[in-house]
Amino acid sequence: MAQNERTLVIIPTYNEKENIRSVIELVLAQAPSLDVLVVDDNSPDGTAGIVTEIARANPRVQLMSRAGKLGLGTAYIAGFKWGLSRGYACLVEMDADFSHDPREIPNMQKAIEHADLVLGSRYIDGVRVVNWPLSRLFLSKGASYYVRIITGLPVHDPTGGFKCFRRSVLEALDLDAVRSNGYAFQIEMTYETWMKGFRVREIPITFTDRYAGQSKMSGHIIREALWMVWALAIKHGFRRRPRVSRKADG
Ligand SMILES: Nc1nc2c(ncn2[C@@H]2O[C@H](COP(=O)(O)OP(=O)(O)OP(=O)(O)O)[C@@H](O)[C@H]2O)c(=O)[nH]1
Ligand SMILES: [Mg+2]
Repeated sequence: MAQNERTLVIIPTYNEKENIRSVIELVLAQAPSLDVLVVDDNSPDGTAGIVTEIARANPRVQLMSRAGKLGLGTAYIAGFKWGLSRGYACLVEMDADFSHDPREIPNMQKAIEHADLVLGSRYIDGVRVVNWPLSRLFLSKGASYYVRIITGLPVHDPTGGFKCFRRSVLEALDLDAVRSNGYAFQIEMTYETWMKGFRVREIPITFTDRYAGQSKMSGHIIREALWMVWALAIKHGFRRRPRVSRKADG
């Protein structure tokens, strides 16, 4: 298959040794058009060693090793640039901890045929989160109302991290200007995409809490999201819809 029809699934990792092998295997099994890039921040648990071993045996798997824990947002930006420079048509963001089910990827590939950014959404057609404490659900749902009220962004799940970008979107965004790293990163990317007039589409996914490994959720991530939403709204002069709408190429 020509490189320009391929999809890169970018998986950032920090201490995911229990999950990484099986998540990679399940991703690759979904479609022959998928490749995997793991962006590991020198995980102390040796995640990178496992990926190196898999990559040695399979050219569809690549590892980007960074020197230390630099955060989720910069891991994705590095992964996007890596994938763009190698000609991938679509780039998928996905967690390593099985919160995101790799079996949804073919649905995303189908949906992106008629969209520029596809969001895996927990909150359309009901609420689909498994094993989350109620406090986490309230936080997440609260965040989506907060984002919509302040920015007008018409999506149900703006903090979700399971998404698929067309390369034209990532080429149009100023990736070096993206500053946020946690939940705010997901909001910022989707908001800027929408503001540029791209077609953003949500598809239903079921989100399952991690069953292995440590959570990295923190108060810092929440505070970053709270102020970043205001920063985005101010940057765009509190405009509540895109100036232009554009058609995707292809
Ligand atoms: N490269 C890199 N990956 C990270 C970093 N922080 C988190 N990750 C990975 O990003 C994905 C999402 O992080 P999670 O810790 O699952 O965040 P979450 O889903 O909000 O919270 P929990 O599932 O409760 O832990 C996982 O694959 C993590 O291993 C980081 O600083 N660098
Ligand atoms: Mg998680």
